Amino acid sequence: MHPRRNFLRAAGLLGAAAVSRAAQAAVPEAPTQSSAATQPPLSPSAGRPYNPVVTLNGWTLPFRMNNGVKEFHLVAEPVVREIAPGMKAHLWGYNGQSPGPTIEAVEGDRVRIFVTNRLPEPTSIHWHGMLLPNGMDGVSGLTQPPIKEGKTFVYEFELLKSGTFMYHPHADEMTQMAMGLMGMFIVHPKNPRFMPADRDYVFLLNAFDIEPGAATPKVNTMLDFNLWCWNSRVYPGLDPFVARTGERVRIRFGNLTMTNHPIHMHGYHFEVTCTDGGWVPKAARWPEVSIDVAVGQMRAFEFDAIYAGDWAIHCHKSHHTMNAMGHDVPTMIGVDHRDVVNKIMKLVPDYMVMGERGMYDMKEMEMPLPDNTIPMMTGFGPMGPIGMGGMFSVVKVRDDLPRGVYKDPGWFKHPPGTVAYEWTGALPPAARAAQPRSDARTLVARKPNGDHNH
Ligand SMILES: [Cu+2]
Repeated sequence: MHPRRNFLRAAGLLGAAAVSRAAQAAVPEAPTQSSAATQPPLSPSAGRPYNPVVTLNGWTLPFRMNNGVKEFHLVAEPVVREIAPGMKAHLWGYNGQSPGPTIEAVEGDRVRIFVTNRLPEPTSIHWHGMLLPNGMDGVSGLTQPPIKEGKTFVYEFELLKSGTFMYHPHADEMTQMAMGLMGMFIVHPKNPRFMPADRDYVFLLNAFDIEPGAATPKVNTMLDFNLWCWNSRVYPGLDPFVARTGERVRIRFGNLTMTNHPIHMHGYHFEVTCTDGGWVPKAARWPEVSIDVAVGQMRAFEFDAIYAGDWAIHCHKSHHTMNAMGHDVPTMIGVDHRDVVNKIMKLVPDYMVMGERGMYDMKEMEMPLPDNTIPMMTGFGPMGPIGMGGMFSVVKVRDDLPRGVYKDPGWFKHPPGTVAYEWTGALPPAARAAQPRSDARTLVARKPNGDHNH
């Protein structure tokens, strides 16, 4: 069932009981989500207005108001997460999914967050980046006792500033984060006209190490992960970011992997508008085409979607746009090993080596894969194999996309004469002449003040 209806039904039941003292004291309903599809933005049902975010392949946790306090209920529990079609992982998450639902509230709100532990070991939640009373900081052993199995804890604090935050356990962190326990926490500005965006996307960067054919991550891996995810999802399982031409688009993300990720977007330069510490004033923003996000950091960038098209967005570490099986493959470029491979494959059916011309062939190959894994490089576009996995998606900007619609509009229809094409005639004269240096000199000489040092 849709999480919102689930929640409203629960809220209705409370209303029928005339919001008795007992009902107010009760733990709020904990809606769950079974789908890995991007859910539409959840407009606030009460309290101050805001422009809700859209969580990439995720959802927002509904709240209830209780005497002016916004109440949420997170349940830490084992979940099954579809990493991409064809592969399901056994992770730990919140309310049915990993990552957990995005929490959204407004600067100045008082929030009360119930956290129930249905994991097989103690946990806690740290509200990453928040300004709050020390005892609400969620570091088990330091600021609170751990939340034991089966117990529910309450966190309550005022949201002193708006921005982009995360939540994650501070108890057996290595295991619990490697298993997928994490989520985003968005605090909207009190003034809904402050830095408004038409579309506001958010996701987490996370990574898993799951042997092809297995479903549970290896939790002691430090660097050699084989699934580089956005919101526990890899390409081609990641939904596109869609926008209508002319809209202001914000993309926010937080990094809870074990390494940094230079996130690169094609077709635009963008402005970095929000960091861990808060919003960046206009005069202090810097233009970028890639923004590196270190471990534990949050970043947001914005752009005016003025160029229609299907623009790639991805981590620029090339190993992070590949899926499982990417690491133990020997490099065979330049080696003609076809005979050897055929002989070995008769003995070891799953044997695989890199092609002697590179790995492009693998994109088209129908290789026998173990159950429950996804090809290393995959995804088909309108022009052929895309050959990407992992941290890769597409920003789809369209003139005819209705406002407020997040459905995938399909592939871009290029205007005539705007697509790279195969040249089938003779080389053009300029290419044959091959004298680019004289052109460069001419350009420099033509500059009136001799300013050619850039
Ligand atoms: Cu990366």
